[in-house]
Amino acid sequence: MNQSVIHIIKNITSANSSRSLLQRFIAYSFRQSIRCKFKRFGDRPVGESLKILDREYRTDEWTNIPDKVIDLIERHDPLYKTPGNPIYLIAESLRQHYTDFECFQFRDPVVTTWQNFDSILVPSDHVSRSKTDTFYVDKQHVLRSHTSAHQSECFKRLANTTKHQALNDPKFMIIGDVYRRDEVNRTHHAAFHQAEIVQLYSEQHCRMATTNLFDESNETRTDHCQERHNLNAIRIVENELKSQVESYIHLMFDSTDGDPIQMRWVPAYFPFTHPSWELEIQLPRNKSTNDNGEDLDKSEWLEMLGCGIVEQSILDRDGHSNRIGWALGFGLERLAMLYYAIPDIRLFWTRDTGFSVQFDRLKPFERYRYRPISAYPQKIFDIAFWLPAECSEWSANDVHAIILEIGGHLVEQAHLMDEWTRPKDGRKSNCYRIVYRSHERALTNDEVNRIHHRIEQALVKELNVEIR
Ligand code: FA5
Ligand code: MG
Repeated sequence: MNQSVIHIIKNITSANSSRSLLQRFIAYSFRQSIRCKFKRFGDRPVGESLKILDREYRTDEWTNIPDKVIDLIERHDPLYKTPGNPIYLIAESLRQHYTDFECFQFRDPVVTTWQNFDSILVPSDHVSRSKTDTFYVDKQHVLRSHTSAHQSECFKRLANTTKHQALNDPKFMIIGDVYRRDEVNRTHHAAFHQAEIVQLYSEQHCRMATTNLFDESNETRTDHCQERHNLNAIRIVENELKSQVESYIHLMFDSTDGDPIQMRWVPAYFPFTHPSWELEIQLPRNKSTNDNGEDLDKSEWLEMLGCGIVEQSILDRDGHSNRIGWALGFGLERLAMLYYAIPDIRLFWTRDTGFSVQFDRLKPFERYRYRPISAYPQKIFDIAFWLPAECSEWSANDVHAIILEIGGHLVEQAHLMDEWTRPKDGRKSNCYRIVYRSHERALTNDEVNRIHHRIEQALVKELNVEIR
């Protein structure tokens, strides 16, 4: 305990303690408890060095990133690059649907406040700039709170390469991890993933041939159209944006035997697009529960993305004054949760192999329903054996069948971990890893040992192997 607290307590407990000391103690404890509370939320001493992905910053009164969040950034390859993760599969499905969209990835989530806010016209008093909403590295740097933070640099890069190629209008995608001081519950997490998808059109674009992009006589912005834009052109762009999204959602979620998925476009506001919308999807009745695990009724809707017509002043500034376009930002966790029926957003970050093994071999657009993993610990046992000398009819499926027959529902995973051929006589050895786990209780070593031993015996008897 801090020396000054001990000193004050000593004074209070001594016979001649005074009221003012007690008051001081209470005031001090109150201050400490508030300080501890903020500390939990990421406040750090000012002037310390803070390292994120090998870049060093100096903390100031804006710094509010908890170590836990830095751990998520530094943990390993981003989830969208990790094949056994549903976020990777969803990102891939978007890349396949939005063919020919150039894909940008920015590994480092630390951006300047200019990138995260000013570059996309977020007003200086906007709530998203506050320390309660955004993770600040220091006064000038934040963890990007959306992939829109990189729009401007992509526009600028593509302005140079596509300057003289009117028919090759920019279309690109930014996939990245983003961070927010949001509530944490089943559908919200401090770290999540977005795909920013953007397409621009120039007058020469074939679909635009019949209409002008700009109407200089249009001086007033309405709910449906920015000033200077030609409403007819905007309607075409809006239609392209929405129909591409809708076809992706139908491709993902519609099954041949059920009703098509229900979605709706809701008017929204973003400083960097106008008009703007959010897309909501109706949750399938039997798949959805609220945070208390109660079933939600059929009319529950989940927001999937925000989008709109890009503010023209951004395009003018970044080298595309002759183009108009749309931009959208998908929440990848939301898509993955609905697609694979994953009940909790926190699962994407689990290191539990009972989760990753379910997605390891899936392909994008391959339907799969997540099977909840047990809350009890895994027991991991290996079996190594020599294959019979005469093994022309050897089949790994027989090994799996025996493991499952004896281990039953206590076997969570079984896979061939290692194969080896002894050089001197060409004899083959296999090693299988079996992960045991129950949904009802923690398994003891003894009971798993017994099952494991029975599996070994069965392999010897049925398949003629020799345990090593
Ligand atoms: C944005 O982040 C905008 N940048 C989207 C955009 C891009 C608009 C381009 C216009 C043009 P929003 O805050 O609504 O918007 O987030 C977009 C999506 O991210 C949401 O629809 C939701 O699917 C997902 N999302 C938002 N907050 C969280 C969270 N805490 N946890 C998980 N997913 C989230
Ligand atoms: Mg939103």
